[in-house]
Amino acid sequence: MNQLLISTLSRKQKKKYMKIAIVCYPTFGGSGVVATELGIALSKRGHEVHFVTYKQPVRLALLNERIHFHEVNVPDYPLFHYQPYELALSSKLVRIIKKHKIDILHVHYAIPHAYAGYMAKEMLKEEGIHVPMVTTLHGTDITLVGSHPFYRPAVSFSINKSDVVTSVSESLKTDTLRLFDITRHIDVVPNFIDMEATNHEFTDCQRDLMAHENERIITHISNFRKVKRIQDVIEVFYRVQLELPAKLLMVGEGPEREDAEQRVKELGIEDKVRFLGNSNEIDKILCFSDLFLLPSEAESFGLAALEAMVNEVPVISSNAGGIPEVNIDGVTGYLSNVGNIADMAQNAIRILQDGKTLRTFKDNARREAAKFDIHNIVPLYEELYEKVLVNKVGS
Ligand code: GMT
Repeated sequence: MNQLLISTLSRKQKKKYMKIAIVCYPTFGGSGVVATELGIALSKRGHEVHFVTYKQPVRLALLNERIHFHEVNVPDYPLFHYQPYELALSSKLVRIIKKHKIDILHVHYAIPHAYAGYMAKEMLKEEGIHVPMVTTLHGTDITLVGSHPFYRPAVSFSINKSDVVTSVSESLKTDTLRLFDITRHIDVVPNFIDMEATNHEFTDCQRDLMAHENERIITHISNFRKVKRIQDVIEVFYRVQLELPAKLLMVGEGPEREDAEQRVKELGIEDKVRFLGNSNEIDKILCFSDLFLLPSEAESFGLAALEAMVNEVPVISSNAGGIPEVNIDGVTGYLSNVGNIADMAQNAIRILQDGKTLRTFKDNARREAAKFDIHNIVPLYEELYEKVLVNKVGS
């Protein structure tokens, strides 16, 4: 924390532990994972965290006196063609914020969370309750969905009405300023990883369950949406396995899976590719992986790449969006232009062809990942919370 901020905070009575409501998507998507891990980390640092979403987040295993979960229900009614989730969410937020005396509302993913959060804030204001709202932009809420003319005015409005806006990379900040009329400052707070949690107790990783000893294991993890360019993953792997023995593990579920399975069949490499579906054992899978493929068309950060790197897995990726802020070209892996399958395959072979090179890239990957350690990043959110609370008290 900078000196100026420390002195401002102590002058205005810094609040030690805060009550924080976190709104996020509870599914396997990156934004939900980041929001959940942030909430867990904040609770470990003494804060009281309330998750408000439509299902218990997948990475939220245990609830305790400092971690609460509030489910948003949308009652079915025959008149509704579309269920009014924002309405239910904002009403729920009003109730939770009042009941638990929440200090900070932190919404992850602008659509529709920032919009619902703003409505909750306004309703509470009528009752003399002022809750600052922090909005974290994650990527597709800006680059793919949010900038669509159907949503843009509402997304712009709710970003501008947030008390603090953060984006997960410099690249996403630039995109946000380019695509919307933003009148607020945007703080970049990168995604993070818990280095300690990946100091595995398991050591052999049970690699032999997936591949023969002489085979390299290549992994892709995503939600199998178009933006991930799943076909490129298959094509890159096809070229690699022509040059060296290898297996491909495809982890995740989504609309592109079927076509990918079809392509694997056409290429005659079914015995070398395994589709594992969604998994809660990502660390175990990454533990025995030698290389991670992320050829995405757009990626605000690439949390999956960081998760690979912390597990000592080098990354072959596109250079889209914020990926170059995570995967360092020639150090932790290589970057190629989107769709340049030949270059990606060549780079993959370069890393995998001998054990010494692979070891160097593996070590580099973990070392670079450490820059995003949770202990470096979570305090940045705490600082922003404290700062906005002080401003609220002071105003
Ligand atoms: O498309 C995804 O990977 C899911 C998406 C989400 O909204 O959950 O991920 C976005 O947020 C992640 C966490 O901040 C980022 O690491 C991903 O790069 C970003 N995805 C895109 O920008 C496509």
